[in-house]
Amino acid sequence: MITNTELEYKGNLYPNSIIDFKRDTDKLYFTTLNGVILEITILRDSIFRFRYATENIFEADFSYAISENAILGYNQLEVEETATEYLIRTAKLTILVDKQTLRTQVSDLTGFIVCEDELGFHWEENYEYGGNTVKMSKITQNTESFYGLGDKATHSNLKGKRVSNWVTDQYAYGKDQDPLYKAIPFFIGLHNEQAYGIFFDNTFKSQFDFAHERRNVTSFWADGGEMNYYFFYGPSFGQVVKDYTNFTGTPELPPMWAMGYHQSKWSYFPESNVRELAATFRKLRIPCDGLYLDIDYMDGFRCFTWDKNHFPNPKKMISDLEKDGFKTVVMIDPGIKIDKDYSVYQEAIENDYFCKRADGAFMKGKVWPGECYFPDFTNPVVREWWAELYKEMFTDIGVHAVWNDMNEPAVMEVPTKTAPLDTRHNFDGHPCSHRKAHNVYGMQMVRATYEGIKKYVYPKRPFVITRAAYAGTQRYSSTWTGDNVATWEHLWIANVQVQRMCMSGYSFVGSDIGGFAEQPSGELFARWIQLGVFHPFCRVHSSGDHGDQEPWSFDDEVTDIVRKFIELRYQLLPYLYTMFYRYSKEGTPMIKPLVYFDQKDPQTHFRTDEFIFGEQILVCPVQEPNAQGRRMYIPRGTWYDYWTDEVVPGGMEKWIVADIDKIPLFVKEGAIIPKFPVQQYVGELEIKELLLEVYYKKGVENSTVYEDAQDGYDYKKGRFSLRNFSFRGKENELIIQQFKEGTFITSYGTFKMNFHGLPFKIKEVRVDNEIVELKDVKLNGNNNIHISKEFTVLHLIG
Ligand code: MIG
Repeated sequence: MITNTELEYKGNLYPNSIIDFKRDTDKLYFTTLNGVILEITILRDSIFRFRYATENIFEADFSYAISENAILGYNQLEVEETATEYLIRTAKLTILVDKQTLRTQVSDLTGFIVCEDELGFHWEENYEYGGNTVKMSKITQNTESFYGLGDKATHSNLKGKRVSNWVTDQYAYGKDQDPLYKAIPFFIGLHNEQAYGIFFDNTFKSQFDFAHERRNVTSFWADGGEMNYYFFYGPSFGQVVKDYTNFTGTPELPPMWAMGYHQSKWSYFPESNVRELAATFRKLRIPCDGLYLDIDYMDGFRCFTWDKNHFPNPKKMISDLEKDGFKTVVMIDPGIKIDKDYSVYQEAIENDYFCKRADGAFMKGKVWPGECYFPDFTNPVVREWWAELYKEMFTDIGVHAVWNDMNEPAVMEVPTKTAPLDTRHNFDGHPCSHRKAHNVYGMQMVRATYEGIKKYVYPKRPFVITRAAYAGTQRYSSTWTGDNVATWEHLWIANVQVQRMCMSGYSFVGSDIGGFAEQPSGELFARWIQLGVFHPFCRVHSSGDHGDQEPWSFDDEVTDIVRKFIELRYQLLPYLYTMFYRYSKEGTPMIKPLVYFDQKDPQTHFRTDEFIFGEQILVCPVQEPNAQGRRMYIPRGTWYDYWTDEVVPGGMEKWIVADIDKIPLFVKEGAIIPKFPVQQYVGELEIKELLLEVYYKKGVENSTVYEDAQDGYDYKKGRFSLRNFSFRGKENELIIQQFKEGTFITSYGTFKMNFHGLPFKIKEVRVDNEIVELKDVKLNGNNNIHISKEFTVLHLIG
């Protein structure tokens, strides 16, 4: 065994033997002879926080990531001391702390080791900046796989890779390029069918090495701050993701229109172009809810101003568009033009809101407006000011939503692409340099944006989009994956990034459909739309310096395909909305990779392309030109081909036919999928009947449909409708039970139930144990019935 003393020559310092142990309710403190303190907080029986101090001193305890709504509480906590170790027992796990080395080991109640330190905590002192580079290393199992970490554009299974977290404007990034726009230092480990997660809540630049440098070791470290991580135990993959998401928070429900189709470009202007764009959507009957104004709507790129030549009367334009069912989303960047006649600049100067360098000069950087200063969004006073700047935009002009771009912050013409590291930040009363604040700068900007918009769109719900993010940013804002490229490879990247973000607690995400840089072929655009309609945020955006990227910019065949898939998204809105409800309420990711869906099937551990949309729909994009279909893995279970109703057994790879007008799409047997009629925009039609697509199964399956007013906060007062359907199919009959919660009254009175794969002809229908005359239930052919939404038990007998 290697001792810590032997390793010190590498420049690393290690804790030595424990000389003191103290317990303070849910916190346990282990102090070593050389002044390291390990603080273990028992948050739940299966969630612990590990924090290490050196020189016997902890930093002030503060986190931007952790949500105040995290659920805490454990059932059991006992500590036993033996000659060589401390054993901490909860109702679910045991933590061993070694007395000689301070190394820890977490095992389940059967003694199975879930995760254990290799060298454990060690550190290097940082002469230049002060503080430590803090490091942790863990043993990696031979069969172990790793997932998570935000927007990394690399294989979903991170084993063998090293990645770093430093929020970066990465124009036209490529596969495997790193770092990108997000810093989410959270991963999920999976081995022996058991999943655990580690969230390293440290905002400094951090790195994770998943058995890349050394085959059986996973390590992570950061340039400063504390070794401070949360440990989540599953054993299910889903539990780990949900618990991490509970700790870093979920967003409230957005307005439903935010889940519609959105059209963007850099830039739509002048006003006549925007109006024509809107008119074309309606004329071609392609549903659309959101239109985006990029930086050119501003006067000389000054945030919160309007270019009066291009947009002489924004209020009128926005209200006209709104009458036609469009919401207008405008961009706001962090850089404030240095212009003594510009009110935003003046206010910030007068109140000392801009970031300053170590010696007191302003932090200056070039962005679109030219030389700019940058508000210090880590200062709560600055955030309040920033929030107020949205007042006129929302209450007077009537803008519906905002996207925050360049908030890494991006700075042009400098090699680091961002603020100098000596830039000072308030960090909510914990003054620090940009080394510590960089990764949260964009998060705090969009947080301020969110607070302002939330206040000024009230009683409606806010919708905000950000490019940069740190863990927890999902509480405030949706996000997109930044400046991608119109290539087939980027279609693959978008698919992986969106799944990965969902595994990292951040579900409200999408890519620039079609690619931001360069020009997609019609075929690539069609294939990307087919994927994009299954992403929580669904927006076409492009740099606009090549051809156009509207649904009609290619040929008629592409336009028809695009319309068909956007229509499908609008039909699936109640399903998507239910996905969001579950995400918001339970932290359930809206999209799940196959490993999440079936971690016990090793076939799923290295899959990248297939994913589960919500709970019951399997999607696999076609990612190659000229394809008539593709091979894909169908996970275990039994599935219906969405297009043909063919029943497909899972647990195998299969060739799936999907010509240019189809994407491989499957529905889990037993599922009940709600559908709206096609609308040109959310709220266009009053829903007269809810379509339920019922996929027969011999056995049981549960489905949920969540509905509410689609905007506003009445749902928080109980005015929602949550229908839980439990499906039970037998050879000659099927029973659907409905349990309803909430007081919201849906606009429709009936369901139309469409039965797929019913193995019998319906001879008798009973509703709540009463036989219903078939004429009352309007049996159409063999396969669909109209029935009152109020039923408790529906019984079909063949
Ligand atoms: O330097 O506002 O990612 O979506 O269109 C480019 C112009 C700045 C980058 C964003 C992109 C946006 C563009 N912005």
